[in-house]
Amino acid sequence: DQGLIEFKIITNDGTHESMKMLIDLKNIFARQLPKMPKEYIVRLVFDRNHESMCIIKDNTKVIGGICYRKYPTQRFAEIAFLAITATLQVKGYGTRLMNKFKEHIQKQDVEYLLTYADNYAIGYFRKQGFYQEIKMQPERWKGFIKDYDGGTLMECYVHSTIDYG
Ligand code: 1VU
Repeated sequence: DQGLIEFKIITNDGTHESMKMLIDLKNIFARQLPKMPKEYIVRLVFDRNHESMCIIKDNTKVIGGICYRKYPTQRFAEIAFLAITATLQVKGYGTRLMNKFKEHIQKQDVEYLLTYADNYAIGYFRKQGFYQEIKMQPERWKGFIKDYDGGTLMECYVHSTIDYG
């Protein structure tokens, strides 16, 4: 039983409620992605080009999320950070989050997801339909997202008609 779980898209819209949730999510990322510089996490989570999908348990508690950026002209989105709070990992929340995220992003006319996966997260991303083979033409995404060494670039095709929910 996973209790009451909700998924919310949060942006830095200046409201107190969004700010609180983004701070909680930033803290989960900082703890779960220790190799990422903290200032970099803060910058992207609060950047106005980025959005986050948070998992909220029992109405109040942020237990994880995805921070991403859409490139509407290129019809892809980059996942910058993804994490579930330590005590709740490997209980299926990460899978539910990715399914909700695909369901959401599908409606935004996004065709591909890209991410630089940490080596120990490659197994998780494979199970979510991500591949190391990049099908998008380089001119569509190169130069849009920052090169990042220490991660493995992975891609996921988002079908326009599959029900990911
Ligand atoms: O479905 P199955 O039971 O066969 O498999 C599960 C689970 O066993 C597997 N899995 C993994 N496999 C290999 N290596 C892993 N590190 C790993 N973690 C999970 O994947 C299937 C789904 O599991 P789940 O839905 O229970 O997954 P979680 O709720 O634990 O969420 C997965 C993440 C990776 C988000 C979570 O474990 C986490 O927060 N880990 C620490 C932070 C992290 O590694 N984040 C991703 C780094 S890459 C990045 O941020 C750039 C995008």
